[in-house]
Amino acid sequence: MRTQVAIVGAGPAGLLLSHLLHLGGISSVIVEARSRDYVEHRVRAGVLEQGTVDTLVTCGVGERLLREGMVHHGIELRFGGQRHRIAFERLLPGRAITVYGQQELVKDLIAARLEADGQLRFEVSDVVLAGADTPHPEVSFTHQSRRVSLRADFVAGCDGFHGVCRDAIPAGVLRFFDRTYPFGWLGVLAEVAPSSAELVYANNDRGFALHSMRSPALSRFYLQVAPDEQIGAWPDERIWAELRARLETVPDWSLATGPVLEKGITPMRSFVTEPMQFGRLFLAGDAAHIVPPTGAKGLNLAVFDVTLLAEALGAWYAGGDEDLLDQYSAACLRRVWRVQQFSWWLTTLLHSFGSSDSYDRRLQRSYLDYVCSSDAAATSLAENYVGLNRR
Ligand code: RFL
Ligand code: PHB
Repeated sequence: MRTQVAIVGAGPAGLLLSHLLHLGGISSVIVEARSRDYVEHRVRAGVLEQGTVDTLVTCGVGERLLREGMVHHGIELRFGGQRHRIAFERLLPGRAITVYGQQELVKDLIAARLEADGQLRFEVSDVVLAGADTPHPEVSFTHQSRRVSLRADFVAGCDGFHGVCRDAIPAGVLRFFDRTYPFGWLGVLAEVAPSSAELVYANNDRGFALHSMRSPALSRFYLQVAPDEQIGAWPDERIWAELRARLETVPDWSLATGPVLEKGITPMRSFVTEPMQFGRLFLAGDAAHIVPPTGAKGLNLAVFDVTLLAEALGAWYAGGDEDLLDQYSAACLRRVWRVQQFSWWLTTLLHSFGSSDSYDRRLQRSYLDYVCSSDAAATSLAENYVGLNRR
């Protein structure tokens, strides 16, 4: 098999890249380890920055997003028995976020690729990359019991944190930067109308809690838990009791409960690979970097990476211009590190770090008070949260 760009991974990064390349007249083939049904129902991110929405709308996959996505003009911080709204519309006129499930975006992107006769191979196994540092890289894989060799001009490693592309780069080429946190997030999707019109980020001595949503009838919650926590230890009643204890801390507010549709535990980490390129292999999205989900940035960064990569590949195919490809890694990493700092900072501000951190608790409280009383501090939080300008 032969294509111009071989893409490993049908998450948001790989799918959007394939769509953008198609719009630029460049062919690609996506190979994905999981089934279509699996990737379309994997519950993950929910918050899209304005720039992400603009990108999706401009490239023609934003129709349902504009119809069903929930535009939010603020978020609430809840701590010490108080609530404080970060009002985007006042601090950053014209900027907002849109709440739209990642799996809905994945469905929209798959539909767009299939409508354009896009080449997608689900349920492939034993993906092996060869010749990344030659002009003829090759991705081989097993599909429907047959070994397939896919030759390409370029390979895009969009295969997430646990993928194979990053590991295909020889030892010594890459530098890794990382941080692990002494907690994970227990995520819950529940069939109940949200109890708040906007997202609530709660800092509590019992641990962090987040009230998010997916639709007027579906709520999404997260609870800070121990990193090695087992989901079996969290029957639904315990989840609701803990959410109540961490969220029902302000007057005249109560949490509505309903059937739990899905629950799972995710570790929290920060991770960056430098550079994001080796020869003709380009890494994008979670394959190159991970942030803790507190700042709601992972999906947005993945969209940013592949937007740059599609432009750079477009310039190369248009006339052999290598400049943008050469600049790809550095251009992505500038934004990656801004987002790394913001996500680490917001995580540190909002989570509980155990009983031995009374000094840190006071620092958190001081900063939360500062954000609530200073427009300068609140604007800084808001502009990072809604997303800094794209370049
Ligand atoms: P993905 O989505 O992980 O997709 C990678 C794809 O590659 C496939 N794959 C392979 N395919 C072939 N061969 C192999 N050897 C393969 N190995 C893996 C996988 O099956 C998968 O389909 O990466 P991508 O495209 O870079 O997208 C990144 C985002 O998924 C991720 O950053 C976000 O979900 C992070 N995130 C959030 N981001 C936001 O912007 N806003 C949020 O509100 C937000 N909330 C979250 C989140 C992530 C969370 N978890 C579960 C980590 C909340 C949570 C709880
Ligand atoms: C979500 O709705 O999944 C979500 C929202 C905000 C975050 C992380 C996840 O910071």
